[in-house]
Amino acid sequence: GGSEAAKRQAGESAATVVEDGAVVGLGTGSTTAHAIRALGEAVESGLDVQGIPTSYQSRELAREVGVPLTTLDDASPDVAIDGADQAANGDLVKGGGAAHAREKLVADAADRLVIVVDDSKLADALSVPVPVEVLPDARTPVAARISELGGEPDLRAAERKDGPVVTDNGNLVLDCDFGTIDDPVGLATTLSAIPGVVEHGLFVGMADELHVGSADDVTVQRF
Ligand code: DER
Repeated sequence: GGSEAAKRQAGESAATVVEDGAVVGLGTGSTTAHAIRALGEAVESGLDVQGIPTSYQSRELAREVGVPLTTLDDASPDVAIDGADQAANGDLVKGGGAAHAREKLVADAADRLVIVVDDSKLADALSVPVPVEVLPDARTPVAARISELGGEPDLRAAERKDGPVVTDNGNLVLDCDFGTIDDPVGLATTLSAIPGVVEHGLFVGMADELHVGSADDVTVQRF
């Protein structure tokens, strides 16, 4: 992954778009963590904001830094800030943190989606494996369908737990390598239609802004 300085540039840049009184979707991952920390500091200086977390990780961090929390039952996000594993022309692959089901829910509910990445995430075309969250019972039939589609499904193994990663929703994750993705819309539609697929990591045409951090600078792309 990219440098921490670049992630910080992007995260802190995105935090500045949050206006007083806003409801903010709090994404997952190490780049968004910089935005959440910056929001915590802004709250200390008097910013009135409520966050809607997308994972245990973003919820724990928001609580740690003092960002007040709410839920989609009680509020609608004005803006969501989130990371990505890869970005090409505003389309994203997400799910490196296996949080993409709730991330996509909050991103879709938000009026505006602000993505934060370090410059190592930029590409001309999406080509990293697409995380697909599946019902545990569905992993074998879904893996078979992915193979038929020309993808290479890989059950994501946990690191500090024996066995597979289990998501916050109690599901499993198949990382599906399709090589370069020429038709993100088509693949996203196909994946969503497979029974047993809970959510996939293709966020096509959803991002409104992309804050791209480098070691000592940040640029903003708007879509
Ligand atoms: O899981 C996710 O979608 C995260 O946003 C992830 O893809 C980005 O995490 P990072 O900022 O730690 O690279």
